Amino acid sequence: MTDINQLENLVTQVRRDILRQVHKVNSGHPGGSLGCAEFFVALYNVLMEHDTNFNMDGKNEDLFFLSNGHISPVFYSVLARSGYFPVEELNTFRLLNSRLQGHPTTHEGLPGIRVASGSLGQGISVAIGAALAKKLNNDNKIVYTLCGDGELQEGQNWEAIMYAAGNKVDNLIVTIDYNGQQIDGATDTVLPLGNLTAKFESFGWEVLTIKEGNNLEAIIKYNERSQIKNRKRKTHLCVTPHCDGQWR
Ligand SMILES: Cc1ncc(C[n+]2csc(CCOP(=O)(O)OP(=O)(O)O)c2C)c(N)n1
Repeated sequence: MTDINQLENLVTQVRRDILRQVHKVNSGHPGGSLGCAEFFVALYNVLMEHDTNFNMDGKNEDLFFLSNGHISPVFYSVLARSGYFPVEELNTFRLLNSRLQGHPTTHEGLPGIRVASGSLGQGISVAIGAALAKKLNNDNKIVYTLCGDGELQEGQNWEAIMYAAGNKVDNLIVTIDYNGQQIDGATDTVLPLGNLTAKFESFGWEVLTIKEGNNLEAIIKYNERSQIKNRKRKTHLCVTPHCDGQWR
């Protein structure tokens, strides 16, 4: 699906899904979910080459790992609307014995989920493992991951960021949901992130900034796969920020 109007309509539908899921059980994280609706719609409808006939190994397809697992409502909505599982199952969000737990897990067997997340800080490490596996298997597809900005306060991220640069993991795109907020307040108040671009670059990453993170066309433009394929430098990509200041 590449028609921009259809995609915009899908974003609206995804936002409806998010509100319905969270409101029904009066539980969940609507903020980050709503803010990332355009990113997920672009990812699953334009950017990634993926197979909705889910296979855990994910060979010869692009993979996505959600690091900030608390924004599961947007992930579940887009997976369902892409055909991974029935849309009606969104009604079971956060219920006992549901496959749609508050934070995604693998043992419920929900198609589209390849790793449990929710304990913040682990997604980049997981994505690096998958990206390295793709290289070993001569699989030239791309691995995507999304992290929260507050999540970057977890130390494991910086070990992973350093590892990726040192090991030339160049088939990986990390996107940061740079919304300036986390549960306890503004990231600038809780623990300032400083100049994220300079930090990633000093670790050897290449940084692309999407100034309008809630603009579908901007997200698509900055994430186009050709941007990786055409690169001459062996480097790593961080696309940040993706959600612009509207949540600040
Ligand atoms: C290791 C860990 N510590 C704390 C939490 C609790 N927690 C859930 S969401 C969240 C806020 C994270 O902020 P950010 O990544 O910016 O996400 P946003 O609030 O913007 O969606 C926190 C602290 C957690 N899930 N995991």
